[in-house]
Amino acid sequence: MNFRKVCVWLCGGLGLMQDSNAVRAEVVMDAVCSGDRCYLRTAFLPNEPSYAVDCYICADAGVGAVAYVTGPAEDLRGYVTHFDPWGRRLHEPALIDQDHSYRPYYMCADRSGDVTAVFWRSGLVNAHFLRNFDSSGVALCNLVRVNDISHSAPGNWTVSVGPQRVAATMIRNTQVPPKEIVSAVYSPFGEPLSSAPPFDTQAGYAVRPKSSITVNGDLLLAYSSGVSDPYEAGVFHRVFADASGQTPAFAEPFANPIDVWPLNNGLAALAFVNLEEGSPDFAVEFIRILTLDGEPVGDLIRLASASTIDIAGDRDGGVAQLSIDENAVMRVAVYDHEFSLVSPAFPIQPAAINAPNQDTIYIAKPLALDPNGTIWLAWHARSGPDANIYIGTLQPFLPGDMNRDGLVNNFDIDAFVFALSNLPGYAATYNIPEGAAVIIGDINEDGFLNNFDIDPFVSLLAEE
Ligand SMILES: [Ca+2]
Ligand SMILES: [Ca+2]
Repeated sequence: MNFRKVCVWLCGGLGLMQDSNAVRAEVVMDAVCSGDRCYLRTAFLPNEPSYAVDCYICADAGVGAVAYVTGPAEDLRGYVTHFDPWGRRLHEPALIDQDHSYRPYYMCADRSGDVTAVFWRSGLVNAHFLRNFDSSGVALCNLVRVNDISHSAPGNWTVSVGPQRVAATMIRNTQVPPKEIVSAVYSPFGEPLSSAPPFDTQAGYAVRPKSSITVNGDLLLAYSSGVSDPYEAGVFHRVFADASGQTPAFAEPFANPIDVWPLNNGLAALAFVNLEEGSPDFAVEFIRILTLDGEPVGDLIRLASASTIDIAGDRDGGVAQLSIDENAVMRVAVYDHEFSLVSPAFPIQPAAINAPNQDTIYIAKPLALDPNGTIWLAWHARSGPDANIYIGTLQPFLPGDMNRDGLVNNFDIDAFVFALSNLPGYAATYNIPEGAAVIIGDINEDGFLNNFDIDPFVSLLAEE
């Protein structure tokens, strides 16, 4: 069987997941293969139909967290919900502002381990608030009022969660200089750990901070900054490894950051767009590898696709890139820890439910990558009656890997026989939906898992 071809087959389950902890939503599964990689694709609707103002998705430890603002304009509310990759909701949506005192508005979120942090600007007062939750939707702290701020546009603040730390960062673009970056670091329980002194950008304008926390707790930060007039194209960005913000270390002239993240080999990765006028690589997107002192390492890595909508890297070095091609088709590309393309940019439309397209993905953070390889996508319709939030996951799998250990070998034989003889029992044992079991075990790609898959399965084992 040739898995190198790009293939799509539809045989998964479409149904209502009705068990007590499950989200009451349609869950659609199918599979997509590209290059050597096959993915189980799941799409589901995480909330009741409603108008969504903003939405952030983040993922770690096998769980995706969705933070969103929804409701009628006069009564917007912010929620956090956690899901498994099959669309099963782990708890009822948790209100971010339980007392509805400050009304979450635009927000951002991040997740590491079992901690999900949500950072938002209040719709009622000029202040920013932080609240952390566990995967059960239990708030780990009360509202933390991080900063009163006179001016801050959506996208001018970011939150990052790392080992025992949550960092909230804002850019203060006040009318009067200095234009400062303010970072405050808290424990997951909301206790202040350190309040970095404001970091002067030494520029007239700064936008789009992106941050991550390294394994040893340092804060990585990238942002764009206008060197003279706010509306001129001169931008640079910096990464600093010290939570005090005292060590601006790196500047890439005429660039605009997409995201920054730490790597587990002690380096940092910075994705950016080249905005140098007249450059042959104008508008081309790259990754720059840096030491935490800001020294460039190696050559620039050119991203496989242009027009990045979002990029997500994990500590193990995996990278997923969501982009849109010249035909307005959404694509996902996957890179390994050496930034080699392991899965050519494959189309994700039509997705199983209400396909995301140019008009539908416009939320603040539509892409997340769990270090276990699961790619999370979030989107919602722009307007009208279908303004729901949708969630999609792409889970890497190997056809024939029946015991789900990432390998296809003789240890899969017993599980294959189990699935053939008792599909519900197999699915329950491996904690996957029956439809997913069928996709993994349907070696001859006819849409069914049955005796006709035995010979192809044996052939697959013989190839290994
Ligand atoms: Ca296996
Ligand atoms: Ca089959």
